[in-house]
Amino acid sequence: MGAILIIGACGQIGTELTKKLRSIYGTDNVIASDVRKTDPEFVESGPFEVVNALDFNQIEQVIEKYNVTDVYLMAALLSATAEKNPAFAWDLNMNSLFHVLNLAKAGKIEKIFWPSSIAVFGPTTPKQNTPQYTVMEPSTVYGISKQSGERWCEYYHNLYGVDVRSIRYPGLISWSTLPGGGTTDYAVDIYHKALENGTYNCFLSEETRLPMMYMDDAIRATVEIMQAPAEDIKIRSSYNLSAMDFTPKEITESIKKHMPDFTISCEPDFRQKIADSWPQSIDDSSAREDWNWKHEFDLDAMTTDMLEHLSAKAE
Ligand code: VAH
Repeated sequence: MGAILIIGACGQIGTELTKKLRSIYGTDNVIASDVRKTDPEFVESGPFEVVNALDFNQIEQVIEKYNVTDVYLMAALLSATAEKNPAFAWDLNMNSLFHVLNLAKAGKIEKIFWPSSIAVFGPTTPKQNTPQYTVMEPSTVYGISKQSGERWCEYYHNLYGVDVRSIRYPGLISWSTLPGGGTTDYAVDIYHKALENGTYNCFLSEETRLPMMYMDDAIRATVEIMQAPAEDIKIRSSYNLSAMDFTPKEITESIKKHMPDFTISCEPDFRQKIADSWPQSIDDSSAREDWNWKHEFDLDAMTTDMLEHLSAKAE
């Protein structure tokens, strides 16, 4: 195995994925890249390259410069942002994937991780315990791009033998990066506002149930699917993955166990329609059977960890 390249390393998942992969494979073997340099501390924490995920030649040059064999393509526009800029969202989410798939087809990359999302499901999908295989009529640009991307990943694997692996992430919650334009990001913001103001105005209704996961679990799942023997990865579109599901009301109750006076108000905005189009809970039995996936964080464990880290960060 050669070096690892993370494209979109400065994003919500990318920053934590970079740290985790460096702790496993060594800092110098994990190249972080993004379209621009952001947090100086992160950029200076190890090898960093400015790479536009839409620039095939830039990606190819970095792969050759560092003898990269594994690529994690984390650059994308998320659901809420994509609705405001559909053409660019489609361009970024799809053409970045084609660049990496074509480099693998040409033998320049050995293994790819590409994130999909439960956003591939739509209003006609069964909402409870959504199965791995079911009706998928996404009604968001983000969901359409992820569903199309899954089809192309499976096609490149079946036709050209490309070893591309993918996970349908639920909403992800982390303490180390601020929300990045996702519909589920209320579940990140609520912890920040609980500590800052003791109250939070939520852009979803309090009964909106969504599949969610703590970032520690998501990062571990990403590492585990990439470390699994190729023959264990039987699904080459993307694996359903889940840990928990909750509503704004339930996360509020979890926070109140630490901060009894915390309150929320709800003023649903355009993101309510996006959330209502998604499943409420996910069946991830295929991931558990094929590569031994199991989550570790439930809602209360996540709340404890989030509040501890955010409080320590604020000191
Ligand atoms: C979003 N956080 O809200 C992402 C995620 C399931 C949602 O893909 O767009």
